[in-house]
Amino acid sequence: MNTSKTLNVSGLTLALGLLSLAASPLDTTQVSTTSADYAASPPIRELEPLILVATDYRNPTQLELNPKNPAQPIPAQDGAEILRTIPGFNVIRKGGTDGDPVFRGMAGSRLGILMDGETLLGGCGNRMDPPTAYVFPGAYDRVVFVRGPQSVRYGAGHSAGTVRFERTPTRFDAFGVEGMTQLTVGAFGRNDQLLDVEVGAPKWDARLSLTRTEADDYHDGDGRKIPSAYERRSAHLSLGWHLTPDHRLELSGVISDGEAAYADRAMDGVAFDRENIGLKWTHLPENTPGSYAGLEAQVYYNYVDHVMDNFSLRRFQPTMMMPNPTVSNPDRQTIGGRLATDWEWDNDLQLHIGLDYLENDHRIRRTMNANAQPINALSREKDADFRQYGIFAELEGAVGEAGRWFSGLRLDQHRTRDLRETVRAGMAMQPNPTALERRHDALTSGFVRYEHTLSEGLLLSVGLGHTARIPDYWELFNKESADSLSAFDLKPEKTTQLDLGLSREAGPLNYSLSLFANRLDDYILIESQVPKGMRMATIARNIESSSYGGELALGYKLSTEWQVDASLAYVRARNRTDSRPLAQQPPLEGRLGLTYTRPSWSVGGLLRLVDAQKRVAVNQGNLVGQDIGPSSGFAILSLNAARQINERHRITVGVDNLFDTTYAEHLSRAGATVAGFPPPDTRVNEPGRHLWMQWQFDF
Ligand SMILES: [Cu+2]
Repeated sequence: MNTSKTLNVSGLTLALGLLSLAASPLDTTQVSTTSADYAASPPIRELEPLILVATDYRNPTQLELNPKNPAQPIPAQDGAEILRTIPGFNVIRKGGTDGDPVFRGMAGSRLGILMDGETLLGGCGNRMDPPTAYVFPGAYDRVVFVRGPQSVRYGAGHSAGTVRFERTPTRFDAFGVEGMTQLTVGAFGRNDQLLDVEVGAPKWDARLSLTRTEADDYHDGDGRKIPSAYERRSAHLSLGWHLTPDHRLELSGVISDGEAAYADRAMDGVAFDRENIGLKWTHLPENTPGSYAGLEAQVYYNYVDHVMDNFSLRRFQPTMMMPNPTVSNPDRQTIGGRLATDWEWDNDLQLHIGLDYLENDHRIRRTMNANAQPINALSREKDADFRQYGIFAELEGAVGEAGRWFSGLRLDQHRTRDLRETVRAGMAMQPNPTALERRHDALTSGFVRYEHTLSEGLLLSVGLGHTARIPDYWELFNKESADSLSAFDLKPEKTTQLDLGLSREAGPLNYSLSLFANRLDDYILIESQVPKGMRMATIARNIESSSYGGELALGYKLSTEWQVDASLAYVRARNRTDSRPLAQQPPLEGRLGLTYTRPSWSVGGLLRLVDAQKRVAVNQGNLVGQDIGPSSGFAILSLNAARQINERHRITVGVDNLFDTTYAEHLSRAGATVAGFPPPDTRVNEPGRHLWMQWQFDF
């Protein structure tokens, strides 16, 4: 436990200084106004609240957040960090960026990540690049999250939930330009720039979003430097053409790149190069005869070229596994398409029906001695490919005055090929026992849900969902099985989940309660340190597991100015095959935020309380991480202040981890020894006290 650490006076002084700085203009601008006056004549644009607990009290199944709004901790620099504020989410730390998001203890491809409707799969066999590593939150307008298997419209196999990062085009009635810029600076060399500009006219629109984010190695609460520096940059361009007022055709493209130091392994990420192009056609008819209500069709191409090595971002140090400068360079091409149509009948019956296609090819080249054999002299070898065809339908309708039912069905046909001729067994290469084999999986997913409005603003929801997921690249091709060098014969994982939700948005007290209980058949467990003769192997195997838990988020308006935000998240999971806890489950976590808001400024604090986790299964886990051992709890206090200077300018300041506590999340990778850095702790420690400031300018 680190909570007993004594209060650090200089940090507190600094934080209070910042707060008074942010709040001081109050004295000159709003001396004698009351809240009633504000309502009568709002002097300036109302300040949007800082996100302390991301939630949506309208619906317990789904939530939406604005990724451009500041949040605490420090505004997110990648797609995993932005999810951290949603109760039930954790991020597995590997360094400064590119952590893996986990919802309710479910990680990897159990969580669907879509960017503007597109799927993008990373290339790194060691999972340096989850899809969220290619998300630059500032370039998006909204993040929509659906909990559990309660949607089949956005891809196959997403048992934990589906996160959609979306850009929403602005409709221009006359020629116009609008946009915003954000600058963020913080301790540990953090500095971000974002420019988002839209130009449009009734017939067309164009948008360019540029992002850049950078940070040095941060220090933990004990002042120990952690290998975690990174730099990330992206450019998003979209061009929209309104063929008619109802039809819009969009051509879009993204290029992005980055580099990142890792604190948990012997290599760093030197390139995260993404190229993307997409074409989207949207038809949203104002009014059409008959039941047809709209259409969306899209095709896209995503290419990821990733390089990692043990010398560019760290001092090269020979090890037994890597005695020479070593480079690994995987790449992956993902091509997809989707056609979705909407239908609506007079009696409020709605049908969403469509089909999608996804293919991806993974290649790899690596050199164990970059001096003798440069990586660029090697050719890339394809080791795996995946093809998936799916059809889906969701039907919803009203039941009486207060009820609504939802249902969905999805059928997928998968074909996967193992193209590896050899596989690695320790230091040696061996013939692949499943070389050139192919597998076909026909999978069915579906859900039913009933929502009932109990009273104005109070919604009850009960859902039952079933999802089938084929093993992904990391499970099939990057692990062994218990009795073979290849895990290509793993069974698909099936999740059956009951969801229960209650949410209320009315009056001063708002809340959202989501409870779940599930059963996972053929859960794909990853187990490391499994003895195989003279060596230790990491294997993938199917087990039976189950879990239950939920999240409660609550917002209470004490007065016009004072607001309390609180959340609680809990999950308990069991590996029934081995009769032990299921590994990689987060501990009980609570958050308590208090904010004092005036129309143009606010000050607040966030207390995050995390319990110890004793339910562990050492060396077991998922493709991202395995349990290291039990962990202790911690309490972290952070403060923030925001000021809307005028219509266009907003400044937000924060100090995260005010007391400079040394702590690590339970879901974290184990620290690795890196030359030039202090010896690692058991886990990768989180940053110590972290001051930051963000300026936003809208135009
Ligand atoms: Cu990598």
